[in-house]
Amino acid sequence: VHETILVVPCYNEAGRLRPERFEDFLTSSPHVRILAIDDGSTDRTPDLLRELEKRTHGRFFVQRLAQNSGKAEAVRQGMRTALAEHPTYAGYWDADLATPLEALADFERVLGDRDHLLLALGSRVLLMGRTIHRSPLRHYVGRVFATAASLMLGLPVYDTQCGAKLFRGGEETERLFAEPFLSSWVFDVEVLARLVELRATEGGDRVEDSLYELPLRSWHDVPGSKVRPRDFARALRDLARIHRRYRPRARLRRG
Ligand SMILES: Nc1nc2c(ncn2[C@@H]2O[C@H](COP(=O)(O)OP(=O)(O)O)[C@@H](O)[C@H]2O)c(=O)[nH]1
Ligand SMILES: [Mg+2]
Repeated sequence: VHETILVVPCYNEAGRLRPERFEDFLTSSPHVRILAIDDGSTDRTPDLLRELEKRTHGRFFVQRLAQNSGKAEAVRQGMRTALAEHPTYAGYWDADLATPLEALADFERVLGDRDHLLLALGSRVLLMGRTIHRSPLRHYVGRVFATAASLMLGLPVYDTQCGAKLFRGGEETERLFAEPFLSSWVFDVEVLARLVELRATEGGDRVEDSLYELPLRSWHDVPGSKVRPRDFARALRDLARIHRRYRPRARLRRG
């Protein structure tokens, strides 16, 4: 039997949060707990989260950050709390449930069947027979960014930015979240750059052999995103900062 803790960053999500979905999912998945990080929300989010905490007898639990710190820091704090409980798996999942919670079982199966994997990443690949709903503009802008991220990392990763990721618990994963991220916009890429750095300096399997991208069966862009067009420029700037700090491609070639 395994235990999974999912971190859900929440910043002013009162309009989008669907508490009944979380409650139903926890009822049908007794091995899962969900840690919501309330990132200094100023709307009714804290009330909704507290209510869920009560209804689920703490299997949905809440950590509140005193002030808004951004998704990267919220996820990082949540992952530290989650990993301190030594779950089999810990991951993070967008509060809008663009990736439905039902997909978690697929992620767990990927890690459960392959002991050598550290991380399963949701991947929004448009394939026939799947329902991946994303506006064409966001799809193409996202593809440009994802391609730049892949080239910078030197890894054949298709979609670094999907909000659903599951890690195997343990010391290496703890180290990936130990220090604050440079980038509040593209910390997912920074996690991968950190892994490349860690493996290059301390050995271990090739990073390529430790990651598994899982093409999602279903993904829906949920209206009300806080990501704005100007964030694309910030994301590219942050990509350059990550490159300067970690130089992941050079490390991979040497390793
Ligand atoms: N903690 C925190 N979470 C955020 C912030 N902005 C977005 N999020 C969370 O990040 C996730 C995805 O946000 P969303 O606006 O849907 O972004 P998109 O799906 O990438 O367009 C959700 O769980 C949000 O609550 C923020 O400033 N702080
Ligand atoms: Mg979203």
